[in-house]
Amino acid sequence: PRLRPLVAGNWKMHGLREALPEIAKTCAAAAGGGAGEAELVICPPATLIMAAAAICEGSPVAIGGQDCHSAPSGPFTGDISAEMLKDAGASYVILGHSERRSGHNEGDESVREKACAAFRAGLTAIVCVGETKAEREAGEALPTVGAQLTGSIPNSSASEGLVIAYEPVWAIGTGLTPTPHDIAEMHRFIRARINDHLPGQGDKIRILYGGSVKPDNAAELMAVDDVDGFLVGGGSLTFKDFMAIAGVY
Ligand code: G2H
Repeated sequence: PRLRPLVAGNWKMHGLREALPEIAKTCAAAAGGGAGEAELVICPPATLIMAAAAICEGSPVAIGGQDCHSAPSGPFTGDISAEMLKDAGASYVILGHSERRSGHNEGDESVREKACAAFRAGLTAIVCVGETKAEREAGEALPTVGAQLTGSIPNSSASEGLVIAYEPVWAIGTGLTPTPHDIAEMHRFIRARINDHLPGQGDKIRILYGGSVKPDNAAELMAVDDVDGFLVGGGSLTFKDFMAIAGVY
C-alpha cells in the first residue's frame, strides 16, 4: 500500500515575523482540504518556531526545526537541542541537509547522533542524503548515497520516527532536477538499503524527493515510483507556491 505522502517546507534562513501570515494561510488551506491526502510540515527558522507552532495548533500543519544538537542541554553556545525544539512546539526536525554537511562540516556520524537525539525527544527526523554532480557524473551516485544513508540513520529507527529525503546536491536551488528515471532508481535503491539495514522498515519509511521542487514540476515528480512526498526549499516560502505543490496530492 502507498504511504501517506509528506510535503515538508524548508524555509532555510528565510523569514521574519512578517512571514507568519503565510503559515496561517497554509493552515487554513490545509484545513479546507487543499493538500489532498498529504501531511504538511513547515520548518521555519528557529526564531519563528514558537509563534508558528501556536498558529498551527489544532490545524493539520506540523512544525519542524532545521537542525538540532545531539545533547539534551549543555555548554554549546548557539546550538538548539531536540528537546528544545519539541518544547517550542516542533514535531519534526531536518537533519544532515547538504547545506549543514558542507557549511558546518557535519558528517554521517554526527547526523546519526542527532537522529538519535530527535527520537529521544519524540521528534520525527527527516534525514537528508544526496550526491554531488561530480559523484553522479562518475557513476557513483548510488554507492555514495547508500553509504551516507547507512552512516546517518540509527540502527533501531521506528518507521514513524524517520523520514528520508533524497536531495541531489546539484539540484538544490538550481532549477535542475534528475530525470524521473534517475529519481525512481535512487528511491528504489534507498528503500532496499533501509530494508537491509532495518529489516521490515523500508516499506514503511517515507522517502521524499528534494531539490528544485516547484509548482510546475510537482505533479510529474509525485508520480515517480517510490516518491512519498517532497522536501521543498524556495517553493515553500509563499503559501501560494507551497499549496500549489502540496495540492498535487
Ligand atoms: C533542497 C530544497 C529544500 P530547493 O535543499 O531542502 O531546496 O527546493 O530550494 O532546491
